[in-house]
Amino acid sequence: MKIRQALLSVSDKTGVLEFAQALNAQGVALLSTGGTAKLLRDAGLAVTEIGDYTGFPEMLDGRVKTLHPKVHGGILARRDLPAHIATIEAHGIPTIDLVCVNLYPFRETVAKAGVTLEDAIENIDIGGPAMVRSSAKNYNGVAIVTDPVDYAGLIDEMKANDGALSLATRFGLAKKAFTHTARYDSAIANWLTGLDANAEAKPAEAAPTPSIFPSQLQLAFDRAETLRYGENPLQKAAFYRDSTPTAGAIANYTQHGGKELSYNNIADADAAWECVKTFREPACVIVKHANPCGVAVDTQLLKAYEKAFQTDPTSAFGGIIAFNGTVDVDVIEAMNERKHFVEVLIAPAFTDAAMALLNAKANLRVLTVPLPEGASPVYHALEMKRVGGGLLVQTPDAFNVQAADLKVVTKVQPTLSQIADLLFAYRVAKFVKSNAIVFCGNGMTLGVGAGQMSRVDSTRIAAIKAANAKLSLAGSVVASDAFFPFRDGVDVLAEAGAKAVIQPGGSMRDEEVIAAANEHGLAMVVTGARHFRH
Ligand code: 93A
Repeated sequence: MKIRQALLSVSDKTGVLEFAQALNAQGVALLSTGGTAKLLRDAGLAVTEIGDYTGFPEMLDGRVKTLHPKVHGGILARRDLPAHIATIEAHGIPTIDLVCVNLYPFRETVAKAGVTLEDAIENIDIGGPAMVRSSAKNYNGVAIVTDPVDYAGLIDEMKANDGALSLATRFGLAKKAFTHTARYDSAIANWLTGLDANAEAKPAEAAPTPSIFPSQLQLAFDRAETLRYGENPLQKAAFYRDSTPTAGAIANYTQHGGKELSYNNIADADAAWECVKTFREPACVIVKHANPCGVAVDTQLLKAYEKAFQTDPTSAFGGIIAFNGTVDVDVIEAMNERKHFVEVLIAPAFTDAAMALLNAKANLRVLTVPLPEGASPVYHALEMKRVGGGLLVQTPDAFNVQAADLKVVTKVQPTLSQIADLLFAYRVAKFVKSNAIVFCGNGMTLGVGAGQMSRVDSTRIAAIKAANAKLSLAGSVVASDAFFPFRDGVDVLAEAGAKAVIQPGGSMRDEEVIAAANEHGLAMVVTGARHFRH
């Protein structure tokens, strides 16, 4: 598509003169707004002022310059529709084929010390984004140039193509243009949201405060709730929910009583819920400080609860409990009998009688979350973690070990019941902070070692915790979330009484580790996929 007429209206005037000169040399007619027009005219270029073009002067201190049908009609008319062309011709509107705009410097203005609200507001560009969006929408007929970096390449392309820019180039420019306006608006929303409520009355004092609604997040989420505080009372916090949260995700909760959810409550509720969802059989997960301190499966939720509680009654106090089925009165009574103080209770449903008992506890937060449909757990789109000056993004750990994944590496084969417990243990280990060691037996955790810097220490701690809870590890199975770097971890777990081990394998010293397992008469299976969790 050949460029015949261009409109240039830029705040950042870097390179615009050279760009305009090159366009002019290609025979492109130039339109421009006040400041940009002056710069071009002063350099001797023939340029039509936008006011002369539209027949309307720039007005209201420049607030209305290009917001005119002669501008937007010339941009938006579909070149492929004869009716559109006839309409603009009837109104004497020529097409505008290239629009070069960059916006009032809002970000730079609010970054200045002592910026007033009035300054900031006047630097919100309206006509510029309107042109950018009109042109980008109509990329089939218009090239929208928002970044001085692109000037030279566009001129090269025009020179090589008899003054034309390709559809691919125009489409690329349009994508960039919408990103440009999206970021611009999000910077405005971010800054305004950070002002205190009295900003309007006291514009001069409206200094920006650190916002808990940063602009990047406003692009990704459209709903945010302020939380009372973050991990600690001096930290500010908010909960952003996806506009349409993934089926089965914790963000879909409905609260049925109790205090407002805190930052830590939501984080722990998520850990408990994600873990309990992975089990098909009735399951109970108790989480404390982001780690499961008791997980069990059985034929009924009551039995699963009793087993999960047994793992670590001390830690279970003040924990967060999740069930994957409808909770009835028996479960609540079992909790009451143990005087089990719970922060948050989560299940897909509660019977009416169970809910009545729960509603008697003023402080207990009771949540229902619909289970996702289908047999396998649903994982969220992306996981994100802020680090200094950046954001780490990854796809979720979607590996949910199955019997077919297991490879036996020892002389001793695991029994069928050991295999069931090994799979269970590995599924739990996925939700335990690394280094994770999880002893299990009979569908329950017997000892959980979490978050240690060495695997052998996690193993020792898991064994100590089992001893504290008076649980025997004799004949237990054990999961390790990653390979054993040395045989020492295997020695410790064998000494504790474990008879079968599940781990991903892949260590340089796998041979040494397998030899240790054989020496101790253990069965060992490898999964081929580790479950680091930080
Ligand atoms: O004040 S505006 O929101 N209203 C308009 O109609 C308008 N048209 C262009 N801002 C408007 N612009 C902006 O003016 C452009 O986005 C550009 O940033 C700036 C260029 O002005 P000048 O050419 O006078 O320096």
